[in-house]
Amino acid sequence: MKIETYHTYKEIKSQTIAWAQALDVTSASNLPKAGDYDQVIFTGCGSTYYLSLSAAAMYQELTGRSARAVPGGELLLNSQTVVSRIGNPTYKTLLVAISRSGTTTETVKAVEKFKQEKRGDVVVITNYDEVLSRMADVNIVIDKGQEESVAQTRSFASMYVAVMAFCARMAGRDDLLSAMSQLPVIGNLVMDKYEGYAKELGENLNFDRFYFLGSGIRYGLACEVNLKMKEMTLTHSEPFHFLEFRHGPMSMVGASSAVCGLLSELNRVHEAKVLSEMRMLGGTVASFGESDADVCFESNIPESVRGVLYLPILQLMSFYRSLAKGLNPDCPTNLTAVVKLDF
Ligand code: F1P
Repeated sequence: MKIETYHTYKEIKSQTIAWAQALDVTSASNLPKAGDYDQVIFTGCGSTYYLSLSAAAMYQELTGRSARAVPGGELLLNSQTVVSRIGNPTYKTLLVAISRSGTTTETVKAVEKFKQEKRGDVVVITNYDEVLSRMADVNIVIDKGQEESVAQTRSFASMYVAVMAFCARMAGRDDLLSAMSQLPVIGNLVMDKYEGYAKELGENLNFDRFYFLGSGIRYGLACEVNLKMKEMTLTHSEPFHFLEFRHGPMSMVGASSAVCGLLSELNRVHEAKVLSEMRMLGGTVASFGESDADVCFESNIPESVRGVLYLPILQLMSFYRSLAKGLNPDCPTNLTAVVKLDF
């Protein structure tokens, strides 16, 4: 079968169109003011929970106000561990619910409960104008991110760009928003230049385990690309913060390990040191970053808003590995596109 016939391949390769739409839609939305909220919570399930991890880190980095991420199921079942305020009616929370489908039961029910209890306002970031959108005070829909595949690739990246633009706007950073307009062009260049590298790494079946290292706003991305590896290729894979990797997990590194590092510019010295230690232990290292890495973005876009550039090559790596293992990347084992529960 030709690779172009796989939905996953077409969705990965066409994702920058959805990035551009995400920027347009988010720039045009009528957002609330960061100063109006005492607490900000980002929520989602699976990929969109991982997106929430990056979003909360980014929100805090750009606005200086604290934010946290929580899985939809936790917000629903253990909201007392997440939502502050009990006893203080003036304490206001902003909930940002992220979901490709807009119909995942845990996320929908968690938002429903949040609204019923009058905890605060709700922003929805999604690819489908669905039931979740009906509960939104601000509804950001990127329909060009919709997809046929079960595993999220284009959708995730489009919502990631929307989240970054949302955080930049909440922080009043128009300079970052305008820098982001270059992302689609750079994303296409990165894919053209490094698809061969993604294929070579992905098709190497000598690897039986993958580790994805990312810190700060990149940790959620490391979690997401780790999930792609699991869903599409059924390979053992785990995400870690860079410095955490030395605290035990590196025992697992050897000749059959691939260690993929999502390098930052700010902490590059410390992160690159972890990678070179893993190379000394016999692992194969693949580094991703703005410059001086195996995959270089050369974007000149500020670090805080260029994170989406890590995604396409790592998604392609899982796509090619899936094919090399004789699997169908469009239909991961045991998975459905949406988890709907009878609550
Ligand atoms: C979330 C999600 C996906 C995952 C799987 C089940 O869906 O967990 O991330 O890949 O297919 O659903 P959504 O709420 O973002 O639509």
